[in-house]
Amino acid sequence: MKKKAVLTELERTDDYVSGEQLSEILGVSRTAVWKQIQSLREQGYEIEAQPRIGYRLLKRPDLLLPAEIASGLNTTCLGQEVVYYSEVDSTNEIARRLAQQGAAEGTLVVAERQTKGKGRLGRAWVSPEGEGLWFSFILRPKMLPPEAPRATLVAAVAVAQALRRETGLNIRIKWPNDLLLEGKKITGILTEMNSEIGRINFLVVGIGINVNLNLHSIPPEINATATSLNAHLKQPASRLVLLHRCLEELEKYYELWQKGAFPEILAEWRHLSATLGNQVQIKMLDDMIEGFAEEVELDGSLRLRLADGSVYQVIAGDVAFDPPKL
Ligand code: BT5
Repeated sequence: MKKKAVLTELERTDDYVSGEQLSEILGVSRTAVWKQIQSLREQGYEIEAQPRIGYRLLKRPDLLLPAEIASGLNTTCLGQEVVYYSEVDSTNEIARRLAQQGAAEGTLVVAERQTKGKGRLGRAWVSPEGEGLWFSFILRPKMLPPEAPRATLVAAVAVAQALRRETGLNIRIKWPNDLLLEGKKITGILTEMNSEIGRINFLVVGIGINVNLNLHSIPPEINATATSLNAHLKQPASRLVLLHRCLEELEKYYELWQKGAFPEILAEWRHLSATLGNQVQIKMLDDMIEGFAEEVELDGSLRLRLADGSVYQVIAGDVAFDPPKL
């Protein structure tokens, strides 16, 4: 019997459900029901048991357990397979290994805490326990490798829209992979690719969202540039609800992209951009360039207009500028 089955029945009502009813509905013995109740309790569900009356769900754990993610998730592919860790080095690393072993498109790896959360170029991503959404998923787009950088832009639009709708906060996108709130980083996206010359084998898209981050407990140099949703909502936010909305939007935008609607997604990206229309400095591997951020191109690169009027196309780099307080 699936754990979700007992949980689903308890979730249907605020009232008691008798052991007899549960065993009838699920077609298992009352002992089996009891075992499942115990196992749910061990995972942090508070379930009241009243002799001769039945069971009642009092509280769900604030954990991103697969059964919790499955309940109320409105997707057909993304997050239908969930691999859950209370602690892991990096969800991107796990997703990459699973993808290499043939895991299905849409497989989601989620962790309460990462010990070696990764940013780009070997940088670290701070991922304290239970304070954010740290997840990665596998995509297998039928596209050529040069199109892969688009995944980051597509994911940025999807997550920005999910967070904007759910919180009402003015989340903006900073090229290429950050979401900002009032000029500070609230989300980072890391897309990694495994490909051959003519095809993408898989992409792993990793997303870190600061939901209920204790900003005082993170390193001061990150605190200076980071923020978290709870700091703006003045109360903790539900990670589960946000994860559901993000996965739903990610699936929606991924499908649009696959159907050839990337130009429309890019138009939304431009609309949400905190980078375009600003004088920016871009730090590249061993160079720095300054110019006016004029446009994001279909290949995901950023077009800069330099002081001498010439155009410079930036494929990868970090934008350093004082973003407007939006
Ligand atoms: C990123 O890199 O922004 C991509 C971050 C992706 C994280 C997710 S979490 C799930 C999945 N599993 C992983 O291992 N990674 C992905 P980058 O643009 O290189 O930015 C990294 C920089 O952001 C760091 O050098 C810090 O300055 C800053 N930073 C680190 N942790 C932060 C946090 N929690 N909030 C805001 N800024 C942070």
